[in-house]
Amino acid sequence: MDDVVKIQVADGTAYVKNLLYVDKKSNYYLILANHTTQVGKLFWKTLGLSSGNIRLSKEEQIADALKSSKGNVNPFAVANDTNNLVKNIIIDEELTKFQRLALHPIENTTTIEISLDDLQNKFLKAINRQCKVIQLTDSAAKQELEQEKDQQNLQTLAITVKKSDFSEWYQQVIRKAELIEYYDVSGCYILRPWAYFIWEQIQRLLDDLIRTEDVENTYFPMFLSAKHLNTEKDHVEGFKAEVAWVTKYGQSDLNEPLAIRPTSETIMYPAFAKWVQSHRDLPLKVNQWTNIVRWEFKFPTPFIRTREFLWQEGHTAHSTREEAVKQVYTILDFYEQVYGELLAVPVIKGIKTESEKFAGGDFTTTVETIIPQNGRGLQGATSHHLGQNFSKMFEINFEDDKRQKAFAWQTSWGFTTRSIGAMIMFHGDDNGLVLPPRIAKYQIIIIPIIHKDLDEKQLNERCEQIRQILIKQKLRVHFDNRDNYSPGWKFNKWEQKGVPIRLEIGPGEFKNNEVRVVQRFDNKKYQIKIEELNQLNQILDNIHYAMLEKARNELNQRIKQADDWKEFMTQLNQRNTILTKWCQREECEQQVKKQSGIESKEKDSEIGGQIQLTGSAKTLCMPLKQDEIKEGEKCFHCGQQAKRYVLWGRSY
Ligand code: 87F
Repeated sequence: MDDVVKIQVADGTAYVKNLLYVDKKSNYYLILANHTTQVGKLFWKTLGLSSGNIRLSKEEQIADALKSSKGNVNPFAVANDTNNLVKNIIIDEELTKFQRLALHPIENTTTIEISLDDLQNKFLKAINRQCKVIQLTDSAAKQELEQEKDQQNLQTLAITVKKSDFSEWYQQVIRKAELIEYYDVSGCYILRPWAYFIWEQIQRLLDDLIRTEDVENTYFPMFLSAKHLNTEKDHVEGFKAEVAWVTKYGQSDLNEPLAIRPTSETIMYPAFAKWVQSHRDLPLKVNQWTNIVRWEFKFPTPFIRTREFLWQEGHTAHSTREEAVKQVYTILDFYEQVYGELLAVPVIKGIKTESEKFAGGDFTTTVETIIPQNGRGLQGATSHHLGQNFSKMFEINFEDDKRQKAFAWQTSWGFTTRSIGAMIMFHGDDNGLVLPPRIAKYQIIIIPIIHKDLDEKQLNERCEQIRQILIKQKLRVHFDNRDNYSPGWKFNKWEQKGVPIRLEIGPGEFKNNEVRVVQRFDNKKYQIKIEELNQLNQILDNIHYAMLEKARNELNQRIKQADDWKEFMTQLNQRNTILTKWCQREECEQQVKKQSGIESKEKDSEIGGQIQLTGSAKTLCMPLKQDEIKEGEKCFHCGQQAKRYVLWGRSY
């Protein structure tokens, strides 16, 4: 069917098939293609046409347009097209690679050779026609169309707001970095692999740390009966509204509704009572990694405040108070370590005030952080000393070495997926997520820069070699060798996903046995030799500490001191937290909370955004590290004798 002339031609000569197409409006298109070219359908799109409307011409149509016949279609016949029916003369780009084209001018029994240049600039010019040189194969057209789509994607892909538009920015970052997918139950979110990997890294480190304290992992059921839940009425009272219940199975009502664990004290401690008989059964230390459900009514924010979240909860029982207290602080140090060493988030260790502590316990220690962008305090994790409150209620008692009955001293502590939210808020920038290296699923992304002077296969082999070298160094590395995305698109994508280091390999790097290193967090760019790739571990470590240092400076800038109410409110309204001397009286604390709410310029300012926050300041913690307060030094608010420094702030 193709008008191919089966004759021998010299090297450098292409033999050409001539194809005349026609659309529904009787516009004709003449295609000159190399005989080996698979003429596809997609290239019509690049001419703004649809292949569905286009057919090969029939005998009468060929006669009509070119005054020629089947088997005799050729560009010279266009001279006969006096009515300008041929709209386009399309030359296969392949033909530009040959010196001469073999064509049959009158009939397919004779052949002439002509250069493409002569055809274009002598013949076609003479009859006042032009032609278009395009790629005719589907794969070529596909690439071109993909690249067009790429460009469009680049637009829609980019984060459309700056970090200063914080709520909107946060929502965009978590979606575009592929951390979160939305779900149709309010307050519940899908953690995508990019986010879940971070949680796995947290689990790994924290699990290793608590094992050094002989804590054992367990699993307790997620349901609890109303009777169970109410064993310890006081501590539950304030949380009651948040407990979710299962009341049905199939179409029937359950005899007794079951609560879904919001925390597991009342699930675990009846078992503790059975397991603890003598002082030899102590200490008892268990932990579980689970989900929990708290039906919050405040506005949900992915990671930060969700109705279901993941955590670990640790529970220990000891024979002495000192031992339990020591446990509380050891765990608090572990929490600080996870934040600092893994998430590169600085925290302040402290003790909660009486009104902010866990009501069921004796005292609550906490790691608090401050989100630099808005100066909001964020409780990072808590470690409680429960005293003997629960052991008395659940009868967790033992015979001490003098055969006296004694109640156990307990601790409980929890670390949640909220920590991931803090990390995103600290490190993300206008271009998206910035991951500290130790939690990044890919620490390094390799991107080849395809170039016409560079053999693609060789380039890919080089990239693969580099990947192998890095894998041997236990680095988490990915080679993005997709050929349907441009390097620019890839840069963008991996930048948004926060990959700490990008390695680019283009013609220059290839030739010089180098790679170009681009650091995500400070955009630093430099070349390193392939033999120096073993430096990357150190470079990633340096990045981690540089990120932590930067974050710590930003946090410190959000802590101001105030000696009186006026200074306090000024600092609060400038989005700072405030460290003050304080009398440590609950009444004074409540007054500050109330009054700061009334006088607050920020009140409800972020309602309508995604993150709803109030304007009043509360106590975040009394930092463990603080100066001593001397006799005569006064509380900043009420003027009574101060006892401790306390950190105040608006909070999440
Ligand atoms: C919500 C509903 C019911 C917090 C709740 O911090 C009960 C509770 O007891 C509740 N929200 N809490 C306090 C949890 C205390 C404690 N539990 C072990 C922790 C760490 C892990």
